[in-house]
Amino acid sequence: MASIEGRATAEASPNIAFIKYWGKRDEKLILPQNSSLSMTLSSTTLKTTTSVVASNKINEDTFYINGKKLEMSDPEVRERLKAIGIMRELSGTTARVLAVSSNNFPSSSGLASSASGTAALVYALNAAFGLDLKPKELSMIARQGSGSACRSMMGGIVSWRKGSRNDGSDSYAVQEFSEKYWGEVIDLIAITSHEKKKIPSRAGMKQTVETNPFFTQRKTSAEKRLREVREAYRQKDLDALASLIMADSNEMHALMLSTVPSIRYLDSSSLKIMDAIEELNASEGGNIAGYTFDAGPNAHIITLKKYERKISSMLADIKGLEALEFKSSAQGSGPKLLTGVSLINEERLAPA
Ligand code: 2P0
Repeated sequence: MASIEGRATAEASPNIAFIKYWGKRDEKLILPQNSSLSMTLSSTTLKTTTSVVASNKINEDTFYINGKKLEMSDPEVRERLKAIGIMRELSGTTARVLAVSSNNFPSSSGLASSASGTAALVYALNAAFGLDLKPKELSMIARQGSGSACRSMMGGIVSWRKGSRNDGSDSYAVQEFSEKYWGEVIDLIAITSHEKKKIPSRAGMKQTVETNPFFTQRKTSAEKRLREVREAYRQKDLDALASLIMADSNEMHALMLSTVPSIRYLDSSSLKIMDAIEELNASEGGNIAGYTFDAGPNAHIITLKKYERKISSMLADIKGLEALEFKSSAQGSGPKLLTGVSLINEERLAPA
């Protein structure tokens, strides 16, 4: 087999789902039960930067994240880093990989995302292995490390088509709208807690699919709502968009609640934020913002840039929410390669 010596550094951002992915039909290939749709966040606010070296001089795959070496013998780590093996095979080489990764947000912020990490890794490996794969193909590789990561492979508004084939060849991400189409849309993140989530998403999804009596209904409602979100976005109809986003978040969290045993990610601050956003929308005579929550209590408030101040000061004035931390993110443009930058100390081939 050919030997290789490739280097690259890439950055990628997390995404926030408007239509949620919660449940797999294939756990190995990571194929979802329903299609989902998200907005890729801006690297100015949240990003993972990953440098990789692919070389036959390296003895074993090694991955450092925020200065910590991952334990490759851990089956979960190996699952998450599946992309390395997939891309090595595609390259037709036996090169091993050294990867060094860092987030521009603290991992204790509750925003740590396997999506940005996996997307940055896959994007960097594509260059280091000289593969030249297109975003659609990269999204299918990223998907196998972490489902939501496939949606971080493109900028703007991105859907993950669930596909129907057993081999996953029709389950990939598609850019629905460029980040420029409706650039005023932002994600105002209100951080309510720094605690690590109680139930990992992967286990929570499995529990939901296996025990939830309402799951069959979710599969059809998510597809229908996705089409409605796409149409609301196309028309730049904030009132309809916000309403659909809240409905989908609530449907997913209701599903979690009715799983056996019950899964709950929202906390009392999350509920206060939901009340406050609904009251604000009512007082405006139409929705100007929609909340959405992932597998955690932090609120993502989808709104327009011009409403950001009004919303953050309104929330900070609420009793019990004075300590909220805010992060505001515009839409991102997707992963990119960085030239002349590396997190790896090239001379020693060790993390810098
Ligand atoms: C989403 N979440 O659509 C949903 C909403 C959390 C709540 O995708 O098992 O890390 O690696 O495929 O992608 C989080 O789950 O799970 C997630 P795996 P992932 O964004």
